[in-house]
Amino acid sequence: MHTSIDELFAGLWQDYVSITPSAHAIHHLLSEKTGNKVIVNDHIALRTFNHPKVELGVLAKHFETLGYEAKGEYDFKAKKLNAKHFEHKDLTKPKVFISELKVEELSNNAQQVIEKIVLQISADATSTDTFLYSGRHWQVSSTEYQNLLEESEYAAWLAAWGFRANHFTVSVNHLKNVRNLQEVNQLLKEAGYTLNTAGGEIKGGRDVCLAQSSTMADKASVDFSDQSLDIPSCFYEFAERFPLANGEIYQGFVAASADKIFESTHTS
Ligand code: OOG
Ligand code: NI
Repeated sequence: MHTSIDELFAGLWQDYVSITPSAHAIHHLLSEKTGNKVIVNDHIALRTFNHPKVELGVLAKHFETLGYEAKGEYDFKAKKLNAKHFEHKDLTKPKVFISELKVEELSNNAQQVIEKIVLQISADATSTDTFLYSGRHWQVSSTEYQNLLEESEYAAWLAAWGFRANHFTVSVNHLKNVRNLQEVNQLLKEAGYTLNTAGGEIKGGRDVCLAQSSTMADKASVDFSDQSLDIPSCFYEFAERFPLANGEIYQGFVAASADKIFESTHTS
């Protein structure tokens, strides 16, 4: 169990960079190029199945224990996902975006694979917050992975990687010596990183009070039950927030942009 929010995020970060070396490198690059000693996180995102054992609420409970509250709700019909975001009163703590796959909307074959996966998670596995970055609790074959991939990239990613932050997000607002998200993107492209261009390099903007960009996920090796494969792991996101009419900085998410951010784990 973690006694503090910072400890929990430190655990999530360690696990995340272990399979996302580009995030670690970009973190250093931004510090070096902009002179920011501390990089503030806007949010992280977690993925799960809507099965009662591991549904969104089961993950959320660990953040609620630490003082987080549910705020926005989002629906992604085509991707068969629900999502919620959580905020802490202390807005320097990262927001948390949790999505869940509506398993009953997939084919019978996919449902069976997911049922088999969830059955292998022990009943007490979710009780401590280290569960949030405990990875995979099951065996899955590369064929099962490929079959899921044809139907739902999200299902396949989750089957391969399990529970962990699928991205951290740099708060561009908190970056000193950087004017806007375009400048961050420029730095990244000059350094040779590939950005997710689905829906444009920058998703959203001042009009929706949130502009976002992200790298395409790194590739890392996964040991399936029959063989190892290099597949997309996690990505890094960059967010710039703008004030609402009342002058307060918008803290929510934008479903149309999120829909494209999910695709950062696609094979480019
Ligand atoms: C979450 C994608 C949505 C955002 O900032 O809009 C998101 C995911 O890929 O799991 O993080
Ligand atoms: Ni995000």
